[in-house]
Amino acid sequence: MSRPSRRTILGAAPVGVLAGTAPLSTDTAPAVMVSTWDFGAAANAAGMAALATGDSALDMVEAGGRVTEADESNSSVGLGGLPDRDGRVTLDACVMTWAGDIGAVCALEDVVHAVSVARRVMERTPHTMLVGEGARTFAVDQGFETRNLLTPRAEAAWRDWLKTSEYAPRINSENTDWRARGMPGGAANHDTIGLLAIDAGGRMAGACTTSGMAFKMHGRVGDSPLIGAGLYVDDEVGGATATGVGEDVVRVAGAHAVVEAMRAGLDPASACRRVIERLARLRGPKVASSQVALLALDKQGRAGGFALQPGFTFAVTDSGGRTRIERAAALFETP
Ligand code: SD4
Repeated sequence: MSRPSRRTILGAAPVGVLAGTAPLSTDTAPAVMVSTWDFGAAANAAGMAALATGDSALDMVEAGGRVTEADESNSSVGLGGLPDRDGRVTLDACVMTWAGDIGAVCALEDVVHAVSVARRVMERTPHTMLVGEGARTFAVDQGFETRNLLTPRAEAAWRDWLKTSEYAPRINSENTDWRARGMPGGAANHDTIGLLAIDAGGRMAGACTTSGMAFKMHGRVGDSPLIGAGLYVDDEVGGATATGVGEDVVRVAGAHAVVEAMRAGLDPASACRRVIERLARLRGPKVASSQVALLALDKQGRAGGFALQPGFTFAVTDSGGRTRIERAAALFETP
């Protein structure tokens, strides 16, 4: 398969959609749940347990997101998330259903399960998004427990960061840190997790939850809680989710763009590739050191992803309950 070189992408020549992205598997059962990064496997297991008891696709993605949020040894979701530069852990999350119901929270503090608060916004308010203190007050009113999300380890990392105060997101820290620890939930995880699922009734839902980029400015919101950027689901076509540098995902309305590319006939991996190439054309050299990774699942149960940089992996669980980790192709793949 021919890949564009970094020079081609960053030079003057426009980059078209190339044929030959990740092959579609014809010998595997259709996927029913996908999640970003290696640690998505544990989330998918929780989602599949929900499926087994007859729960909906929304229940599946919420159950999966809660697994990652509850892992206090990770460093970018829920408990133990690395804080912003003021030392505050602020969470972003959203959910979207087959029926176009949506809910989101931004910059939520002191509540572990942001994905569940997002769902509650969807189900119990006339709105689709609550932010900051309003989101926290709503969560407390709804009975969610509060606790300090800043663990001693995350606080130590923040104090260490303050020595230089250099803000430089690290590419694929989600997997490199996690693998370095050897275990899911390693202490340095960046566990933004995007999840997509199809339930027994064939309905699709998605969720995305994160504490965002470590050491961001207080009040910064990335792509993860934004419907259309970090997540989009269309029950006629399929769903998509994003991870990586949120600012770059938002520029191309990443998840929605992937779904529209699938609607136009592309398979999931090719649809993700088309949007990554669009971002590269839009931003040129500015994306050379950025990572954006997109993941999609279509209504036929085909899963695929594509990223700016190599190293993005995702967990795919098929209708037989088997989970595999797939590695997405990337625009800047080294030959
Ligand atoms: C953000 N997209 O807040 C998130 C960060 C992320 O793995 O995906 N980290 O920009």
